[in-house]
Amino acid sequence: SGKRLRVLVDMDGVLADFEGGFLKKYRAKYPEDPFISLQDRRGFWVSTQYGQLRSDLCEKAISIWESKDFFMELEPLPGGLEAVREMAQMENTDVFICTSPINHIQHCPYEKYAWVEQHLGQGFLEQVILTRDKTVISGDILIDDKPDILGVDPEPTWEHILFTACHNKHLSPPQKRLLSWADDWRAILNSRRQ
Ligand code: BVP
Repeated sequence: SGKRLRVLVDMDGVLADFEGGFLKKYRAKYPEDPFISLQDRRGFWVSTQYGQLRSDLCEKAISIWESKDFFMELEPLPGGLEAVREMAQMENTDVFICTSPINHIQHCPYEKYAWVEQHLGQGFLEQVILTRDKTVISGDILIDDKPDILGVDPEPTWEHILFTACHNKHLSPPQKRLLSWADDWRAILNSRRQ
Protein backbone atom coordinates (compact mmCIF):
# COMPACT_ATOMS: atom_id res chain seq x y z
CA SER A 1 0.00 0.00 0.00
CA GLY A 2 0.99 3.65 -0.11
CA LYS A 3 2.78 5.53 -2.80
CA ARG A 4 5.43 4.38 -5.24
CA LEU A 5 9.09 4.33 -4.25
CA ARG A 6 11.47 6.21 -6.55
CA VAL A 7 15.08 5.00 -6.47
CA LEU A 8 17.87 6.98 -8.14
CA VAL A 9 20.98 4.93 -8.90
CA ASP A 10 24.30 6.56 -9.80
CA MET A 11 26.33 5.13 -12.67
CA ASP A 12 30.11 5.70 -12.26
CA GLY A 13 31.38 3.83 -9.20
CA VAL A 14 27.99 2.18 -8.59
CA LEU A 15 26.97 0.42 -11.83
CA ALA A 16 30.08 1.05 -13.97
CA ASP A 17 33.69 0.52 -12.87
CA PHE A 18 35.06 4.04 -13.44
CA GLU A 19 38.06 3.60 -11.11
CA GLY A 20 39.13 0.25 -12.57
CA GLY A 21 38.62 1.42 -16.14
CA PHE A 22 40.56 4.60 -15.46
CA LEU A 23 43.55 2.85 -13.89
CA LYS A 24 43.81 0.26 -16.67
CA LYS A 25 43.76 2.86 -19.46
CA TYR A 26 46.00 5.33 -17.59
CA ARG A 27 48.70 2.67 -17.07
CA ALA A 28 48.46 1.58 -20.71
CA LYS A 29 48.77 5.17 -22.02
CA TYR A 30 51.39 6.38 -19.51
CA PRO A 31 53.43 3.27 -18.59
CA GLU A 32 56.46 5.33 -17.45
CA ASP A 33 54.47 7.55 -15.05
CA PRO A 34 53.55 6.83 -11.42
CA PHE A 35 50.00 5.76 -10.62
CA ILE A 36 47.79 5.38 -7.54
CA SER A 37 46.65 1.85 -6.77
CA LEU A 38 42.93 1.49 -5.98
CA GLN A 39 43.90 0.62 -2.41
CA ASP A 40 45.62 4.02 -2.06
CA ARG A 41 42.83 6.11 -3.60
CA ARG A 42 41.51 8.88 -1.35
CA GLY A 43 38.98 11.56 -2.22
CA PHE A 44 36.29 11.47 -4.90
CA TRP A 45 38.31 13.32 -7.55
CA VAL A 46 40.87 11.11 -9.29
CA SER A 47 42.34 14.19 -11.00
CA THR A 48 42.98 15.93 -7.65
CA GLN A 49 44.91 13.00 -6.17
CA TYR A 50 46.96 12.53 -9.36
CA GLY A 51 47.71 16.27 -9.38
CA GLN A 52 48.97 15.98 -5.80
CA LEU A 53 51.21 13.07 -6.81
CA ARG A 54 52.80 15.18 -9.56
CA SER A 55 51.28 18.33 -11.02
CA ASP A 56 51.43 17.19 -14.70
CA LEU A 57 49.48 14.01 -13.87
CA CYS A 58 46.22 15.92 -13.32
CA GLU A 59 45.78 16.66 -17.01
CA LYS A 60 47.07 13.21 -17.99
CA ALA A 61 44.35 11.68 -15.81
CA ILE A 62 41.70 13.92 -17.35
CA SER A 63 42.85 12.89 -20.85
CA ILE A 64 41.83 9.30 -20.03
CA TRP A 65 38.12 9.91 -19.36
CA GLU A 66 37.90 12.56 -22.08
CA SER A 67 38.94 9.91 -24.65
CA LYS A 68 36.49 8.24 -27.02
CA ASP A 69 35.21 4.85 -25.76
CA PHE A 70 36.26 5.43 -22.13
CA PHE A 71 32.72 5.46 -20.71
CA MET A 72 31.39 2.91 -23.22
CA GLU A 73 34.06 0.37 -22.31
CA LEU A 74 33.62 0.53 -18.51
CA GLU A 75 32.93 -2.90 -17.01
CA PRO A 76 29.75 -3.37 -14.98
CA LEU A 77 30.40 -3.60 -11.22
CA PRO A 78 29.45 -6.96 -9.67
CA GLY A 79 25.71 -7.38 -9.09
CA GLY A 80 24.72 -3.87 -10.16
CA LEU A 81 22.88 -4.65 -13.37
CA GLU A 82 21.07 -7.56 -11.72
CA ALA A 83 20.01 -5.33 -8.80
CA VAL A 84 18.71 -2.57 -11.08
CA ARG A 85 16.78 -5.10 -13.20
CA GLU A 86 15.26 -6.61 -10.07
CA MET A 87 14.29 -3.16 -8.71
CA ALA A 88 12.63 -2.29 -12.00
CA GLN A 89 10.47 -5.42 -11.71
CA MET A 90 9.41 -4.72 -8.11
CA GLU A 91 5.87 -3.59 -7.39
CA ASN A 92 5.36 0.11 -6.68
CA THR A 93 8.98 0.86 -7.54
CA ASP A 94 10.46 3.21 -10.12
CA VAL A 95 14.20 3.14 -10.75
CA PHE A 96 16.17 5.81 -12.56
CA ILE A 97 19.86 5.94 -13.41
CA CYS A 98 21.01 9.40 -12.32
CA THR A 99 24.47 10.38 -13.53
CA SER A 100 26.57 13.49 -14.06
CA PRO A 101 28.32 13.69 -17.44
CA ILE A 102 31.74 15.34 -17.67
CA ASN A 103 31.87 18.82 -19.21
CA HIS A 104 33.90 17.55 -22.18
CA ILE A 105 30.75 16.73 -24.15
CA GLN A 106 32.08 15.00 -27.30
CA HIS A 107 31.74 11.39 -26.10
CA CYS A 108 30.49 11.02 -22.53
CA PRO A 109 26.74 11.81 -22.78
CA TYR A 110 26.30 9.57 -25.85
CA GLU A 111 28.37 6.76 -24.38
CA LYS A 112 26.43 6.79 -21.10
CA TYR A 113 23.19 6.18 -23.03
CA ALA A 114 24.91 3.58 -25.22
CA TRP A 115 26.21 1.75 -22.12
CA VAL A 116 22.71 1.57 -20.64
CA GLU A 117 21.29 0.36 -23.95
CA GLN A 118 23.98 -2.32 -24.27
CA HIS A 119 23.74 -3.61 -20.70
CA LEU A 120 20.09 -3.02 -19.74
CA GLY A 121 18.32 -2.78 -23.10
CA GLN A 122 16.72 -0.07 -25.19
CA GLY A 123 13.68 0.15 -22.92
CA PHE A 124 15.89 1.25 -20.04
CA LEU A 125 16.85 4.45 -21.91
CA GLU A 126 13.54 5.82 -20.53
CA GLN A 127 15.08 5.62 -17.05
CA VAL A 128 18.24 7.66 -17.69
CA ILE A 129 18.69 11.10 -16.12
CA LEU A 130 21.81 13.09 -17.03
CA THR A 131 22.26 16.06 -14.71
CA ARG A 132 25.09 18.03 -13.20
CA ASP A 133 22.88 18.81 -10.20
CA LYS A 134 21.27 15.80 -8.51
CA THR A 135 19.64 17.94 -5.79
CA VAL A 136 17.00 19.15 -8.29
CA ILE A 137 15.95 15.56 -9.08
CA SER A 138 13.27 14.26 -6.73
CA GLY A 139 13.34 10.74 -5.37
CA ASP A 140 13.13 8.71 -2.16
CA ILE A 141 16.62 7.20 -2.30
CA LEU A 142 19.85 8.11 -4.14
CA ILE A 143 22.48 5.36 -4.18
CA ASP A 144 25.77 7.13 -4.94
CA ASP A 145 29.47 6.74 -4.12
CA LYS A 146 30.13 10.50 -3.89
CA PRO A 147 30.19 11.50 -0.20
CA ASP A 148 29.05 15.12 -0.70
CA ILE A 149 26.22 15.61 -3.18
CA LEU A 150 25.52 19.32 -3.32
CA GLY A 151 23.57 21.61 -5.61
CA VAL A 152 21.10 24.47 -5.67
CA ASP A 153 18.52 22.69 -3.48
CA PRO A 154 19.79 22.61 0.12
CA GLU A 155 17.13 20.04 1.07
CA PRO A 156 16.89 17.34 -1.60
CA THR A 157 13.94 14.96 -1.33
CA TRP A 158 16.08 11.82 -1.45
CA GLU A 159 18.01 10.07 1.29
CA HIS A 160 21.58 9.58 0.12
CA ILE A 161 22.87 6.05 0.61
CA LEU A 162 26.67 6.03 0.24
CA PHE A 163 27.80 3.21 -2.04
CA THR A 164 31.21 2.02 -0.88
CA ALA A 165 34.10 2.62 -3.30
CA CYS A 166 37.90 2.57 -3.04
CA HIS A 167 37.98 6.36 -2.52
CA ASN A 168 35.38 6.52 0.29
CA LYS A 169 35.88 3.32 2.29
CA HIS A 170 37.99 5.01 5.02
CA LEU A 171 35.45 7.75 5.74
CA SER A 172 32.95 7.82 8.61
CA PRO A 173 30.08 9.32 6.65
CA PRO A 174 26.82 10.62 8.07
CA GLN A 175 24.89 8.53 5.52
CA LYS A 176 23.90 4.89 5.62
CA ARG A 177 26.17 2.76 3.47
CA LEU A 178 25.61 0.09 0.90
CA LEU A 179 28.86 -1.92 1.05
CA SER A 180 28.33 -3.50 -2.38
CA TRP A 181 25.45 -4.93 -4.41
CA ALA A 182 25.82 -8.11 -2.30
CA ASP A 183 24.76 -5.98 0.69
CA ASP A 184 21.05 -5.77 1.65
CA TRP A 185 19.80 -3.11 -0.78
CA ARG A 186 16.27 -4.59 -0.60
CA ALA A 187 16.08 -3.75 3.13
CA ILE A 188 17.19 -0.17 2.42
CA LEU A 189 14.40 0.19 -0.16
CA ASN A 190 11.85 -1.36 2.19
CA SER A 191 12.88 1.04 5.00
CA ARG A 192 11.74 3.94 2.78
CA ARG A 193 8.41 2.43 1.76
CA GLN A 194 5.33 3.59 3.63
O1 BVP B 1 31.25 11.32 -15.19
C1 BVP B 1 31.83 11.16 -13.91
C2 BVP B 1 33.29 11.20 -14.06
C3 BVP B 1 33.68 12.57 -13.60
O2 BVP B 1 32.65 13.11 -12.82
C4 BVP B 1 31.47 12.36 -13.04
C5 BVP B 1 30.95 11.99 -11.70
O3 BVP B 1 29.62 11.71 -11.88
P1 BVP B 1 28.72 11.10 -10.71
O4 BVP B 1 29.33 9.77 -10.34
O5 BVP B 1 28.75 12.08 -9.57
O6 BVP B 1 27.38 10.96 -11.34
N1 BVP B 1 34.90 12.65 -12.84
C6 BVP B 1 35.67 13.69 -13.11
C7 BVP B 1 36.84 13.88 -12.45
C8 BVP B 1 37.70 15.01 -12.69
C9 BVP B 1 37.35 16.00 -13.49
BR1 BVP B 1 38.51 17.43 -13.73
C10 BVP B 1 37.25 12.92 -11.47
O7 BVP B 1 38.31 13.03 -10.87
N2 BVP B 1 36.43 11.89 -11.21
C11 BVP B 1 35.25 11.76 -11.85
O8 BVP B 1 34.52 10.82 -11.54
